[in-house]
Order: sequence, then C-alpha cells, then structure tokens
Amino acid sequence: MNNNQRMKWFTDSKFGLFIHWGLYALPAGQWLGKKVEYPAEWIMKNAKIPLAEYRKLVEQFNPIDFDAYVWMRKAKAYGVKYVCLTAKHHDGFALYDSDASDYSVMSTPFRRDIVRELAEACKAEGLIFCVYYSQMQDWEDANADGNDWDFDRKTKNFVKYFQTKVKPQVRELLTNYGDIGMIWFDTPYDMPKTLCQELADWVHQLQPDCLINGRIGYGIGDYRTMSDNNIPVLAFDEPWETPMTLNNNWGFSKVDFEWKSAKDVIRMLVSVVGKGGNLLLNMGPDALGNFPEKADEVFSQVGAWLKKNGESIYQTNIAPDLTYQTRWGGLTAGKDRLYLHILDGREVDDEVVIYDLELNIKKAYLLETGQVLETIHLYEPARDEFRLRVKVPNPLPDLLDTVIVLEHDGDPVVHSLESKFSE
Ligand code: JFZ
Repeated sequence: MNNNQRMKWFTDSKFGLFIHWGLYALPAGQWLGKKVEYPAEWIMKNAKIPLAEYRKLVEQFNPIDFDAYVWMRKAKAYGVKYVCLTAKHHDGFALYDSDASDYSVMSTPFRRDIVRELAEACKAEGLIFCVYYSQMQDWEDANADGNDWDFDRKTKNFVKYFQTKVKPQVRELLTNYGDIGMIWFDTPYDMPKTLCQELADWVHQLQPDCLINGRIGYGIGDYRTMSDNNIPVLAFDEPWETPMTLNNNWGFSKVDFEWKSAKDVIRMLVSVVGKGGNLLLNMGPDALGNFPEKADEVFSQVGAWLKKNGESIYQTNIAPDLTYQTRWGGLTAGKDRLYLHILDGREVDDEVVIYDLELNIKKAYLLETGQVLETIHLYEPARDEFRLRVKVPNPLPDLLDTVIVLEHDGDPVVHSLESKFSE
C-alpha cells in the first residue's frame, strides 16, 4: 500500500469521535469535596493525589451500564467515521487486559476488556477503531514522566519504562485487537527523537497500515495534530486533525456545564473540512459507562444534520478562500460543487451574497430538498466588483445550517483585493 492509500480512510473521514475514559471518571473533576483545576482526566496530577490513594479507584471502577454496542451504534448515528479510545491515558491505567501491567481494568470489579469489546462493536458498525496511548507520561510508573510527587525524578530510568511497559503494551494493542486504524500518542514533551523513532518503527513493524498521529513528535507521524481546540486560520494542504472538547474537559466532569451547541460544532466542522482537516470531537463517558445526556444530545443533533447534509462534508476538498469573511456561515467544496453553509440566518434575509467570486453556475439548489434556487450575477464595472446573489427561502428550512449547492463548470475564480489607489 502506498502512503496515499494508507491515509485514504483518514482524509475521507472528516469527523471522528474521541473517547476519554478511565479511573478519572469516578472523581469527575472533584477531589475530597473540592473542585480541582481542569481537565478532569488530569485530576491525579493537578491535585497531586498520592498513587496509593488514586489506586483505590481501581476497586471502585465498575461501569455496569457499559455496552460497547450501544456506544458504537450511537457513534454511527453521530456521523463519525472513526473512534479513538484512551486505551491508556496519563494516569497509566489500561482499559484492556495487559500482560505488561496489572494496573488495568482486569484488576477492577468490572474485569472486562473494554478495548476488546469496543474494537468489536466499532468494526460491527463499520467504523474505524483507533487507540490513544500515553507514551511519555505514566503517573503510575516510577520511571515514566509526570509523577514527581510520589517518585524522585533523579532516579528515573525512562528507557526502562519505555522498554518494559510502553513497547510491550503497544504490541498488545496492535496484536490482540485486529486492525487498528491509528494509534494516537500524546504529550511527547522532551522525549528523545531516537526513542520516538523507535516507537514509530515498532508500530510500523506490528501493523504497517496503522497511522500514527502528529504527537509522536519530531514530524515522525503520518499527519499533523493541531493544538487542542484550535482550528488553523488558513487551509493546510496536508492531512491534519484538530482534537476538540465538547465542554472544557476531556474526561467526565460533574462540574462542567459549558457545552458547545450543535451549531457550534457544525460551524467548526465546516471550518475544519473547508481547510482540509478532520475534527476529532470528544466524549467523556461517566463512571457507570453512560454518555453524558447533554453530550449525547449535541452529538445526535450533529448526526441528524449530517445524515441530510453529509455530502457537503464527507466528499469534500479544500474550499476556495473568499475575499471577505462570510458573515452568514462558511464554504465547503466538492468536485464541481461549492456548498454554502448558512449558519446565521440573520445575515441573509432572502438571499446570500458572495462578493468577488466568478463562478459558472450550472445549477443552484437546497441540498436537503433539491429545491432549485435562482441565482443572479452582477458585475459593477466602476468598482470592478462581482456579486453573486443566491435567492433562499425565508424562513430557512434548517436553522442549524441550511446547505446550498452550487454546481459549476470550471474552477471558481476569486478576485482578491488589490490596491488600486497606491499609484
Ligand atoms: C493532551 C492531554 O494531556 C489531555 O489530557 C488530552 O488527552 C488531550 C487530547 O491531549 O493535552 C494537550 C496536549 C497538547 C496541547 C494541549 C493539550 N497542545 O498542543 O496545545
């Protein structure tokens, strides 16, 4: 398989589900009755909880409501194409049966291999299964990075941790659960390049088609991982992904109610795919194994919208940069098609106006219903300005995001601003 073929599922996907789940779902953002600085999955480090105390959560972890098939049926309905589960986050606790460490779900009353169940259900739903693995930080391991309240940094032997825990555990993940779409590494900090390369080689040797995200470090990964919650301003013509939270935490938090709305998510999805990237949006299930109600509601609304308007997201490439910001929403682009996403109806009245775009339109219509729309081209010679007006129904049929398709011939030509006054 050449590299484009390896990458294809990823660049076609556009939308993925991140799942942060682990022991931290039990304290859920609070320790000894007090709110701890977010994010909730960092509670052990942020509250400097002694390992001996945090470890007691192992005896409490019993998510009796967990049903991998329920989760993955939901994921399918959300419209995501891949799912990435925290197989081991920074706290060091593995959600799977590991010979390399008994700090895992198998030591809890639950005693079920969550990675196995999710891998199976994920594939049954036709989704790509991926795992997150914290390679550098492991707050349970004296030799790993991160825990300087239980362990003395000076006696740390990182290579020992790397050889005896990271590599064996990565081998387990890439051997025992069938095809893994990608392995998502994180917080490489100052990990030496030679070890990062050794880890990448290890992954390639175990599963050559498994992708590696950018946070393995040093540009060794298969694509760029953007900063959390950040969408680049300009298009980026290489595979990339923005990981994003739905509230202010990755792990489940009982004290975080600042959810993004479905419109917020669609706006970001449009912005991300218009710039050539993927959105990896997070879900933090609770300690019983349920998706928080509000998160489920928002994801479901996005999924229902995608069901009707998916063509404007999945089958797309980088969209042209217009001259002006689109106050009404955003633009995505398919083959010989532009999609206008009307996210803010207040800015359109009964027509959308696009300035300084020359487009040979064959047909304009509403994506959802096929209703044909009238278009008017104007050119004002004295101002050298093109205006393309597309008549839209008022009220708009979908207040979340009404999508208009402009089928066209040839490439769109954007007339960017030039100085006409400087001579
Ligand atoms: C990391 C983790 O520490 C966090 O718990 C979560 O798993 C998230 C997806 O990734 O946090 C980061 C890593 C990198 C940046 C910010 C937070 N960054 O580059 O801005």
